[in-house]
Amino acid sequence: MSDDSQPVRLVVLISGSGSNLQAIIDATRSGQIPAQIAAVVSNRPGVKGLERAKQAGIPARVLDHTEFDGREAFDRALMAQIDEFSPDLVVLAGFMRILTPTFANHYAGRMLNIHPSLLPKYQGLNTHQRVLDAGDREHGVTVHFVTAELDGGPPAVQARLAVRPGDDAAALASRVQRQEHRIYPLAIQWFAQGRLRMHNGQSLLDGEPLPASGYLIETEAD
Ligand code: NHR
Ligand code: GAR
Repeated sequence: MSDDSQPVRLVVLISGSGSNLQAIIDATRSGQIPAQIAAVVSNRPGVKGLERAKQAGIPARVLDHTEFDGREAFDRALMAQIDEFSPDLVVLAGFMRILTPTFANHYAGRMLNIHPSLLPKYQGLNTHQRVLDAGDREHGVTVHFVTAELDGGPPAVQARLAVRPGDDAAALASRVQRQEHRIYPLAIQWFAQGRLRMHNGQSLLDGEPLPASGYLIETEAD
């Protein structure tokens, strides 16, 4: 709950299938996350995540970035759309557009992203293939606060898993996604409970600085 005891409000931004959105929907319904999803916004029309939102009775909006003249114009419209729903937290869930510093600063300390790598390693795209190409033995996923620096904001929660012989990018993506669906609801739960916050560029849990990796979750061999 926020200070005035109104339910915590989330706006979730997506670009695609929305499996993380689904995990968050399920965790709000089960009561794990003490918050409500006020709206889902996609920058791509016709994606499965929009269908998931409709199925759950959540307002869904499309803001197609190809219809805007540049990033600044798109981001201004996106901010206006999001702020109509007065969110306490903006959740990037497979959202694939880089956001301008103006946008990132507007939501500083109240925007999370999930990135499929052990940040600070492998910022940007194609993380699973890059892990394989480098011969890494470990991979994973990180929930972090979003700042103007792409994938550079302070980590909140990180799950690690072993790379196995014979893994290809699809196999890694699938095991990483299973962990995503655990750690994103957990991070949002902590934020909604007022336990997780960003302060002076650091993630704090219960007022204590988290390690540079964020709260670490070692996973089973699943
Ligand atoms: N914006 C800021 N300012 N800071 C972050 O940390 C952000 C962000 C926007 C998105 C997600 C991120 C990821 O988890 C994210 C974090 C898209 C790209 C990208 O290159 C890179 C990183 C992330 C998301 N997007 C291309 C672009 O030109 C488009 C790619 C596509 O449409 O498929 O925006 O990895
Ligand atoms: C997730 O694996 C997420 O980590 C990744 O996209 C997938 C979205 O899946 N995010 C990025 O690569 C961000 N650049 P979903 O739409 O099923 O949640």
